[in-house]
Amino acid sequence: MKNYTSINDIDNINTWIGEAIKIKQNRLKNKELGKNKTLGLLFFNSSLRTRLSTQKAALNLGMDPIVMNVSGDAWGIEFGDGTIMDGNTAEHIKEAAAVVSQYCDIIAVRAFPSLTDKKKDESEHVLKSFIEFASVPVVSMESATGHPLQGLTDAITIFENSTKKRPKVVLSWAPHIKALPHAVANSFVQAMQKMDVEFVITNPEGYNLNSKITKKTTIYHNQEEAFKDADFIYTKNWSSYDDYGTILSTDTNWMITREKIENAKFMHCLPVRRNLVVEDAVLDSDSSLVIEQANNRTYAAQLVLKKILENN
Ligand code: AN0
Ligand code: CP
Repeated sequence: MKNYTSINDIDNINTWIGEAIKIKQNRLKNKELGKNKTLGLLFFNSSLRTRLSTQKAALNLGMDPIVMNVSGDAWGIEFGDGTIMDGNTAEHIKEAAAVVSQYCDIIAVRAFPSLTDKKKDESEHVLKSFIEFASVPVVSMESATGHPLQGLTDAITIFENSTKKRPKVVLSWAPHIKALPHAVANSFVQAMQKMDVEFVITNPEGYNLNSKITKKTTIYHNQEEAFKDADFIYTKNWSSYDDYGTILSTDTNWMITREKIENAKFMHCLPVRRNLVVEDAVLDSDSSLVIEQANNRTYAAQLVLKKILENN
């Protein structure tokens, strides 16, 4: 594996989960592997977990992480091919990615979608440009259409907390006041499709995710029906995909409550808005796995970085 930009880069998810759990049990075992290697973390958007856990993963491997908030602190980057750069952008991705490659052995990038231009977002032009013009491996820290470090983390967390051979996992949309990306939900769907779980999605009408990603996964528009006998309820808001980037509903009936989840474990990638997406009584209960998910971000990132260091 050279780059890690999608759940599709995982050849065997069960093997990967096993490897990640081994890393978690002995996190400093490969402390020499990344010695004298640098990980560059480039953020076009905000982050708490990804920024810290990916650095922590690099440190556990003996790597030196360097971080930059690209949109705030760097020169405005031009991605267009052949553009006359007489506007706001000051340097081209061709130079920027090549320059960062002089300082870093792996480049990790976070670049959210516009949610206004579906075609451009789906082309993944930011991530793809880094892959094209960098001379070192590239890792996605959430791009327009996927958050594969999160999806891998979620697969690890479900495996660790499962008491059944084939648990029922439900992905539920929940209300939000802002138009949010599809990336986390997409990667979660792709990860669950690779695992031996009974997986269903529930969302209001008009909120179906890209059918090229959901494929044959059952989608319920009735949340109660979907939640029946659930072992894991993974919650996330996303904006409409069909009516791209719009908020069609903020129906509070879709909020996750203590009563609704019954005996299921609650999962969310975080950050989460309390009492809008999910009520306090769920997050403050033993049913919530959100902190353990955040913990597992380190081991998912460490596994990905380890594989890249070993193969390049
Ligand atoms: C982002 C999203 O929904 O993609 C990041 C989640 C990890 N969330 C927000 O913008 C609130
Ligand atoms: N879950 C996640 O990616 O969180 P951050 O946006 O804080 O990195």
